[in-house]
Amino acid sequence: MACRRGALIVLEGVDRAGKTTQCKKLVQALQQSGRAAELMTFPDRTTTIGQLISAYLEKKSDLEDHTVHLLFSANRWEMVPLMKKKLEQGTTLVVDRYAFSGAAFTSAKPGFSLDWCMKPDVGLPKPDLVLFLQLSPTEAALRGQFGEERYETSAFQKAVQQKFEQLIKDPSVNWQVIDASQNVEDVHRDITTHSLNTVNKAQNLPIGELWK
Ligand code: 2DT
Repeated sequence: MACRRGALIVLEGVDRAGKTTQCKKLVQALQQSGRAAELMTFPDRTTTIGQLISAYLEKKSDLEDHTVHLLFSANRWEMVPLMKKKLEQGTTLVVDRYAFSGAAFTSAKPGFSLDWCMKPDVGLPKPDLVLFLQLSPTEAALRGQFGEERYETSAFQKAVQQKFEQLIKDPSVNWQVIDASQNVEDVHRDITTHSLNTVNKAQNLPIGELWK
């Protein structure tokens, strides 16, 4: 490889675990340490597909459950050329949700197997590290009310949490579970330590393929 590639680092977790705050802090910390780093978010609501997803989440439209699942996946696939280009140029990507949210959220609906839900995302760029921000439903409840979007109820979030627990058992993915009940700075320190290790290790390795 001509230049050292960037790492693909994903943050996952249930609602209110602090993913978005921690993604932003991690990008800043990597940049301050002299590394190129950028934030990406899924769903990316700016594309044509992303706008369909956004309207669905905001309950402005209804979509059939399989259909919306495939749109979430297509919304990742449409970003793959850009992701690969950035990684190959040496930029580390910090990603707020990825295929794991895709599989966990849809398989929490009745009639969906985890296996079916994972299929459309097989072969996506494989994260070098997936940080799971662990927060119990009780602790999440202490952080305030749920929002108004689809999926933001405590019963659904509990089902999602169980699906994440199944996904974390997969040894083909480099999961690190982070205790998100700590204060923001302690969580940030844990995340930064794992991420710097990963950035150093990934730079000479090829980009892998997820779930393949
Ligand atoms: P936020 O924008 O607040 O993160 O909410 N979701 C996300 C899915 O159902 N499938 C997916 O593939 C992804 C990436 C999780 C986005 C909501 O969309 C759900 C919460």
